[in-house]
Amino acid sequence: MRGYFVVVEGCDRSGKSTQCERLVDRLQSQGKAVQLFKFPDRTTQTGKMIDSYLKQSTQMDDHAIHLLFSANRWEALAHMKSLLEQGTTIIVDRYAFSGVCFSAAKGLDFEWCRQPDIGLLTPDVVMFLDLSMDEAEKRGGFGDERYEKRDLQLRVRQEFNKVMDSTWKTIDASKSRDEVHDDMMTVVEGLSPNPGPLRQDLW
Ligand code: T5A
Ligand code: NA
Repeated sequence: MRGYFVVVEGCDRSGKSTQCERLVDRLQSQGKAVQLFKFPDRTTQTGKMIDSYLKQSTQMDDHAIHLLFSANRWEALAHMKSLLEQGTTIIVDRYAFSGVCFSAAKGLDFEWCRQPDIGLLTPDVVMFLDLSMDEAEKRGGFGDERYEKRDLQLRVRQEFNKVMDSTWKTIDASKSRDEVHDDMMTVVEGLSPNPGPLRQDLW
């Protein structure tokens, strides 16, 4: 049987990376084949350009950086697909939903933003870690990265409301790390035992 494709989305500081790592550790400790992916993957050539942009070391046109974020996903596609086909579950820390929501929140046309990710792999489930801006700011506040600003983050949240549908699982990310982890495990354990063929029709 193929692996599951699990996406974790949410605004900045909602605990995505913390929880993705815990999910991978927990499932691996149960003997399951699981691998973590994170977008942007800052280690590749496109990822290095994205990292430099986010750290404000370089400037880039909004459209150009949007396409780079998408390219950063496309270059991982073959690896993700082969793992899933071999039966490995992948836990993915942000995906194309972040891509569309951040760029649209910056003012780019929503439909234009969706185009470059057409044809990517379709997740089996998207978990949305939901945290208010006030709670997010209590978590050490935002750093110096380009998008770590309150007004932009509020607009991103509104864009997420537009892209999420009834299949998304909203997780209350204001709970303790343990409680959030348990809620996410419940979602993963509830995935269909027979997920059907892999789909490549993200939207
Ligand atoms: N982006 C991304 C785009 O514009 N387009 C795209 O296509 C993509 C993929 C970088 C930026 O890129 C944008 C979105 C982003 O602005 P990133 O590398 O994923 O994306 O961002 P990071 O800075 O790595 O991650 P986040 O800021 O989003 O944080 P996380 O991963 O949600 O949160 P995490 O786990 O690091 O936790 C934050 C803090 O809270 C604590 C943690 O210990 C940590 O200190 N914490 C908790 N505290 C209390 N209770 C809990 N339950 C807690 N869980 C975690
Ligand atoms: Na993160």
